[in-house]
Amino acid sequence: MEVVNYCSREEYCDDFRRNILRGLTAPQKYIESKYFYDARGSGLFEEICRLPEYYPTRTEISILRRAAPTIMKGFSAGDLVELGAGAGRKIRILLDSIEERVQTDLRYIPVDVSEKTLIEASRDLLLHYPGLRILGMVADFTRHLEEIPAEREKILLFLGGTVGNFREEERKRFFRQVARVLGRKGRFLLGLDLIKPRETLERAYDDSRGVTSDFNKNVLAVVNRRLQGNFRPADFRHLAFFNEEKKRIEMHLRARRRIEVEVKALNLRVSMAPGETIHTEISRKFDREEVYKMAFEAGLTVTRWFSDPREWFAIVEMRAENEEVCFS
Ligand code: SAH
Ligand code: AVI
Repeated sequence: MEVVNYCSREEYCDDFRRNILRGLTAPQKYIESKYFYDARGSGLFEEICRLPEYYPTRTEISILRRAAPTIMKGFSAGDLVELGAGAGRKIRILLDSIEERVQTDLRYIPVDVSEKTLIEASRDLLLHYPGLRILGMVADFTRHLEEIPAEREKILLFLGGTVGNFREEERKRFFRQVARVLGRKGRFLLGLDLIKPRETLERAYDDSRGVTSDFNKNVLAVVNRRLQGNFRPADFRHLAFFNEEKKRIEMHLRARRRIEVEVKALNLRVSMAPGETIHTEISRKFDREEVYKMAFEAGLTVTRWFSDPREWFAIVEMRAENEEVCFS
């Protein structure tokens, strides 16, 4: 197993400082959601995935199980690149779907900003698949896509609905980059959360055990630790709602009282009125038409669409060239 780190400490710290400063001084305060994922945040996300209310993980896994043999058919040599790989649970479904008699020459390339998660997940994967080659990339998929090795045929995986955490402009840029990185024979496998009744959506982001609330508030602990802040997570209430017009779940941290905080490393004092919020995440939900439009605008073609009977989630295959379209 080889691990390459593209997020040098200085560069990462500069980026973090710049973003937090910009976010906490904006009229609507915000913190970017990629900062949720320190060791504790990644652990809390894993816990969220097991919650009865959080349907995306279970639904996507059921779709992937059915679709895996079709996806992997004929792909025995090349790179499986997974963006935002996290615990690396889903790649196993693809690997397990390969028939035993098939000789493979596959390399797994997990890409994640969370170094600890990436290394632990890769080690664990090697225990189960001792012959698998792994090249871990500690990298930011909004900045380092061009670093993905270009030589071999590849399937680029972006699962979990993480594409929904981008802002509109960011998503457009990301899709255009994906089209470039894929090359002529590459495939892009994208997991998307679909629009569904408001109650189902809101319950998934405001669970009864309060795990999502802990996940949300943990970002304040990340700011405290890295930038010597003194936010008190208990001073904030977790807020998650579906913004129908923008077709997205929004997560915020709402001040329970007047807040005066100091972020020493930024030489910054933050004041918040009672009820004022810090916007911490968007989680966009899509419909079929939009997905085709997004793909088309980036020069990608939808070649397969896998979904569940309720159409709550979809795994969509795209290519950077025209291919015959089929559905299952
Ligand atoms: N794909 C997994 C994990 C989803 S959680 C699943 O489907 O369950 C989102 C993952 O993306 C986390 O592991 C987080 O560390 C990673 N991540 C978030 N923003 C990122 C960024 N900008 N670049 C790289 N990884 C990122
Ligand atoms: C990682 N991402 C797809 C999750 C989501 O559903 O948007 C993050 C999350 N936020 C709250 N719960 C889960």
